[in-house]
Amino acid sequence: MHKAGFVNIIGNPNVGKSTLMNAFVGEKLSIITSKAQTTRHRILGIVNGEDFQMILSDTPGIIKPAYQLQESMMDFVKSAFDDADVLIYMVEIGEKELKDEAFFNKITNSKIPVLLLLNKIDKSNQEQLEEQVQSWAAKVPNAEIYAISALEGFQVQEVFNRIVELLPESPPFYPKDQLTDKPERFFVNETIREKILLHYKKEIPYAVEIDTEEFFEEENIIRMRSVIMVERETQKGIIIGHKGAALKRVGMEARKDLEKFFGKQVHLELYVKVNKNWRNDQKQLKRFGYN
Ligand SMILES: Nc1nc2c(ncn2[C@@H]2O[C@H](COP(=O)(O)OP(=O)(O)OP(=O)(O)O)[C@@H](O)[C@H]2O)c(=O)[nH]1
Ligand SMILES: [Mg+2]
Repeated sequence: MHKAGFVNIIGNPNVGKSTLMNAFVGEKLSIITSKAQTTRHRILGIVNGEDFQMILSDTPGIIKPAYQLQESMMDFVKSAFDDADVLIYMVEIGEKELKDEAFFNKITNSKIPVLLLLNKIDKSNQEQLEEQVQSWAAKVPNAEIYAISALEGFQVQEVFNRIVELLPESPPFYPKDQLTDKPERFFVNETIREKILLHYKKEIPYAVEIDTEEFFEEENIIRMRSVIMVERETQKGIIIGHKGAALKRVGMEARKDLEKFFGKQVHLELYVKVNKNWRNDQKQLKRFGYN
């Protein structure tokens, strides 16, 4: 018998959804930072076993959308409710239930199995933990609750094993050597965006989108050229920095990560372009993969 199914991870921003998916897959498919709204897409991570295929979806944290990009991000979350065979609702120690009632009701009324993962318990104590598990059990009575640390790997294998048990009987949906649904250029974009989230403050990371225009693999090297798009001229100056130092740092750090990811030498050329209002432009959003 072969099992396969979609296991979709949803929850508030910054609770550790991407950390968990990467831990399951064993690869850095999703970028991780301490800032909210790090993930903007629905990213598949596929774990293949001899007799199962677990298709995980990492999704953006649930927010109230203020502009078109965020609307599209929430469409990804909606789609993750639609095709799930197992729903993972991740919360972190100390948080309250989702502000978005519609999403929260979808979880509590779910007909499919829900695993509620209470994450970051490495930051907690026994008393707080017991109190939170009880309160979540009352709020989401249809869920199985696991207290975990995605970062430290605590209870991660147990959750994984439970998901495999819950997968429906099915042939695989993807070739068994496939790891994700995203193309190589996507990971280039995301790696660069991660460095921008790490090194720039306030609104800058949220005004940035990356477009990798060239990805050319030669025998010993991959040559890439990516444009960093910002919304305003002032943001362009900030990205580049004094004598180009800030941009150079982004390029160097991204290149190192990309060399690890692709297992090959990388040449990365970066430039910055003002693209007014891209966050509210349907056509452009579509081109950047938000549809
Ligand atoms: N202490 C602790 N920190 C964690 C744990 N899991 C994740 N984090 C940290 O929490 C932050 C957010 O992690 P992400 O995996 O990016 O969270 P996310 O839910 O994907 O966030 P968005 O994509 O913005 O919605 C990062 O700084 C992680 O290192 C954990 O188990 N313990
Ligand atoms: Mg994420």
